Amino acid sequence: MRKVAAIYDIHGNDFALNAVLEEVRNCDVDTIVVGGDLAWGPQPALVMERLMALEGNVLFIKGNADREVAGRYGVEQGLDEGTAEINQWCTDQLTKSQLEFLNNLQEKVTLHIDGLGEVLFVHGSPRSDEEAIRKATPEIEIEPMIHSVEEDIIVCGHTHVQFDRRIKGKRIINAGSVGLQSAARGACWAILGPDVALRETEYNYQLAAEHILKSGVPMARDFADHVLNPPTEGP
Ligand SMILES: [Mn+2]
Repeated sequence: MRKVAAIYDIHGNDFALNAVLEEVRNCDVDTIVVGGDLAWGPQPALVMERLMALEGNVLFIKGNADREVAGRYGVEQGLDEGTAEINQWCTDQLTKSQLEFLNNLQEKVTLHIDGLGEVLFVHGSPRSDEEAIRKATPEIEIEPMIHSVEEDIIVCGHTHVQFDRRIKGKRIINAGSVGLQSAARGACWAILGPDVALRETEYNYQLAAEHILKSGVPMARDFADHVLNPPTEGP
């Protein structure tokens, strides 16, 4: 494989997704890896329609939020009240086939990419879809998460901040978040092959915020504020 686009943590932001996909189309990639946490956010149905209609080589992996939306998780399953309210609203927006699509996603993908070698794509860490690898997570905490990984490169997401680190002989790349990014203004993603390029795509934040406010999502104001003034640190 020559060139792969990694787009992670879209989180129901259709404006950001659309802008990234337009840029991806101009980058001549062989494959898109959609790295999980697709729908949980203000525009779940639009995002699922757009993703499920993509043509060409597209691979999906499951994030914790995909598991939670597909299973209509609530506080009984350990979500906090706000997350649960948003989660169940998202479940209610999706069709049966969209929910089945989320439920059937695989947890990891390995691709051979020219110039890079074997690359493992996961959502959180190689051993859990909700374990965080952050820019500042100490190596001693990361080591047990990656010690059984055979691939030289690990691509992850979940923490919504891009990075490119080398730990214990492995290169770990966080693609960042397309729709709910922190420490960046635009929609974040990555291109792999033959090098690694961390990308940030501008889109119409004002228009996105206006549509988010009208979406009906619980805490719409918070989602709109996030788009207009992204936080400096991830969740
Ligand atoms: Mn996640």
